[in-house]
Amino acid sequence: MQHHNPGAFPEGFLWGASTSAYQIEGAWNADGKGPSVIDHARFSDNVTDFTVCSDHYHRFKEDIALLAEMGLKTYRFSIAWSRLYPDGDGELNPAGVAFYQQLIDEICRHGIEPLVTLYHFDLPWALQQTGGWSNRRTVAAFERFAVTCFEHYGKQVKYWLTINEQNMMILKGEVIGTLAEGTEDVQRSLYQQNHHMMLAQARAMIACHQRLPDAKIGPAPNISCVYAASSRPEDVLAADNFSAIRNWLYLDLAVHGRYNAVVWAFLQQRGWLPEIEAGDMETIAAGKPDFIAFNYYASATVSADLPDAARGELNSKQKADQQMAGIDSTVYVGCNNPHLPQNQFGWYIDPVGFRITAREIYARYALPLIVTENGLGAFDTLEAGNKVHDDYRIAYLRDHLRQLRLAIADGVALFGYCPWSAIDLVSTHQGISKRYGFIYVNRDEHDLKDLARYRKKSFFWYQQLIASNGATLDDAVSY
Ligand code: BGP
Repeated sequence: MQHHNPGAFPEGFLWGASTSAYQIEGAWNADGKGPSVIDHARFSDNVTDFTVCSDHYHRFKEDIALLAEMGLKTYRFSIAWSRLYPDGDGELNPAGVAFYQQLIDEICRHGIEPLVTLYHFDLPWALQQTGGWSNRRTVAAFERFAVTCFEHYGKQVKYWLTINEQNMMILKGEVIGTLAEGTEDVQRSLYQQNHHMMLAQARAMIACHQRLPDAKIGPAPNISCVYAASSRPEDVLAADNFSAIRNWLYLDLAVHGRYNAVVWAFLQQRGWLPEIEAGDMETIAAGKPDFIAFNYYASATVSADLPDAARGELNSKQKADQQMAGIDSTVYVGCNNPHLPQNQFGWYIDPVGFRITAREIYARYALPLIVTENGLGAFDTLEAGNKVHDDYRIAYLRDHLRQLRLAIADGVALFGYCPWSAIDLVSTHQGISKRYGFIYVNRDEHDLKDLARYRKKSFFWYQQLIASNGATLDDAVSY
């Protein structure tokens, strides 16, 4: 649909940016913090130094001042569970509580709205050793951790996110490290973990509403539209299959409190159904989100099964997507999309898909939406005068925001946009060289240099955009 004018961003729109604890803080074992699953995985793969990350733990005041200078209305960050509870579920660590209190004080002092992710991939290692999310005990441990956060920070924090990208943890569980090594029945175990996370999320949402009646809480999955490679009905069905497995399973449970029928049948036929105890579905149904947060980077394109020769060569990202959760080719087959450019890492760049995704989510669930991740990972170069000319990032963000503005014009209730990432941090898979931030952090993979902060060109662009509430989106970039 074309609109007569491009529309505008609503008054009070939450212009923000995002980070996560394990990618930005460093200080992985400082002041009583326990190790997390990420600490273990990253130390063994040795791609980058994960002990210091962007050293935000020691430089958060400088970082928050820079984010305030950029004009952020909200800042999304996560609380490291094992900083508060070093072994996940035992003694509370006062130094961990104090760190986040200081961080939140600093954010609020600058007039920025804190947006807190309770859990962003970094399950305490001690819980992992007793089965992690495969063990129901972790559900109660998460609820306890969430309640601790509500009690300590609830006076200042109005917006909460439960679990970051639960769908990616299930679909790519082996990569993110939620399963114990040597797990035999991988898929069944992952969907059991999913059920436990759903329960944990519901219990956290219920606890939040009981304790903080003015707060708002929601899930934060990675959602993207799925295209059929052609108008062949079988291809359209394959896209519907993948969308149900990738997207709607998670949001149908979070919002409607029920398993998606197509996914349930898929799990049943493969013997992967989770064990559901009495009362579980009632709990899941009782946990109601106030909004939906979603992360969007790229769309996916699929077809029904085809002979290898007809599929063409898949790029690396499509190959990885095809392996998601061991889904076989009777369900869908990942395809290339000849209509879309790719970034340096093989991810499709699809701003129109962003608009489609926002519309689909809103049409299905009719809850307010906020984008909690979207951005471009790239190999930035620090040039003379400590400048970073990241015009490619500006172009990516501008094109996506134009489509978001159209989604708002289409009627989608969207109240904020938090691109990834506020400042440079260590990528989940590719080290610090794959940068996303508005602020450059001067370090390499293993050479930590001076960790100085430099404002990139995109910093000034975003600053101007926020100051105008998005009105400068179509202006030429002139600095
Ligand atoms: C999301 C995660 C983030 C971040 C981002 C970019 O899945 O929530 O933590 O890492 O992806 O991914 P990557 O760092 O692999 O480029």
